[in-house]
Amino acid sequence: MLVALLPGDGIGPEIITQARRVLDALAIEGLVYEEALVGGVAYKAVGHPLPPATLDLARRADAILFGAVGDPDCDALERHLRPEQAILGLRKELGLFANLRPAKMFAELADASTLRPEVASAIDLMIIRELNGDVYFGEKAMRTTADGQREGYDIMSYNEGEVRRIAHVAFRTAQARRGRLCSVDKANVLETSQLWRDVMIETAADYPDVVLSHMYVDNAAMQLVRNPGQFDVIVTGNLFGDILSDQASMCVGSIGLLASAALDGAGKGLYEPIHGSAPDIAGQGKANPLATVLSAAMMLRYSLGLPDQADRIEAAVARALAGGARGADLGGTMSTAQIGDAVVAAL
Ligand code: GGG
Repeated sequence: MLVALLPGDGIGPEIITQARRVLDALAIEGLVYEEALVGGVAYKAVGHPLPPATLDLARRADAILFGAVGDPDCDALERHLRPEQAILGLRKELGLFANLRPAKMFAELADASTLRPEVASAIDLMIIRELNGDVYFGEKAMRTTADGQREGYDIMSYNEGEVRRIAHVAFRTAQARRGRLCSVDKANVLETSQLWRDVMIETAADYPDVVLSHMYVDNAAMQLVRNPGQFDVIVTGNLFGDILSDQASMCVGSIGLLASAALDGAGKGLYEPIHGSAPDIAGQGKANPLATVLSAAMMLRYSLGLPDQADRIEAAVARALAGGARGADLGGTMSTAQIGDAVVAAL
């Protein structure tokens, strides 16, 4: 089984190093790794954030473990050369349309949440973010209006096939959990959201055992802070899912804890922490590697058919946290490598 390692920019290499140490400690037979450049480092080395060799490796691999992309040195580049285009390109080229972003409160961290402990302790939700559509991939440009003003636009669009396939992933996920699916949209304002809601209702007919509800995104943002325990599975579009999952991360204590899987529906997946490259702390050993370690666990579960090994990693993370493994993001003093040590020791 081939795993593509794409560390990327900023803190990406540090967090991937710790995830790799945890994977190595499991001594899984037949697992091989190949590494490639992606993001700003790739642009600086070969002039493109997603070089053909990287895309080729990603296509050949059974799974991809991805760090982060984003580099302030690249801020002035044309959009198609910016580091973020690498992750958008991988998602599109590989058809990775279903993004699973679990947010579960570790009992050991109830005090680290921004929420009251009794509210935080009830959090166990899965955000399913559609990854191949929305304003991220619609036509976009900067133009000059008739009266000489600069005007930027990004077309938001979804077709019903795109909505239906993510709906099926969401309903099946809810079936395997507590049977409740909340579809988040802005159907009182947006045509894309009206289509989204219609298709969710149509798809619900195939899943009579799942209770479907709908929520406007502004209300969902408020409810995530007021009473996150009400949610089981949330399904939403690309932009809303990006925002709501960052919000959910602080409800469980830190963005450094949230893992994700981007799936093609046929077994292939890209696994990455939901956070970015954090250039302000890159190279200082301050990054929390747990989101990446937990992403590696998702990789074992969803792409490599090793759920028991995934369970082992998740249990080790919980034990490490119980033992006090906390970096600066959680009010502790441990370095990136020390947190990795704690997880390896807890395996
Ligand atoms: N590990 C996540 C990461 O690198 N995020 C940077 C980024 O630009 N992400 C875009 C997105 O998630 O939509």
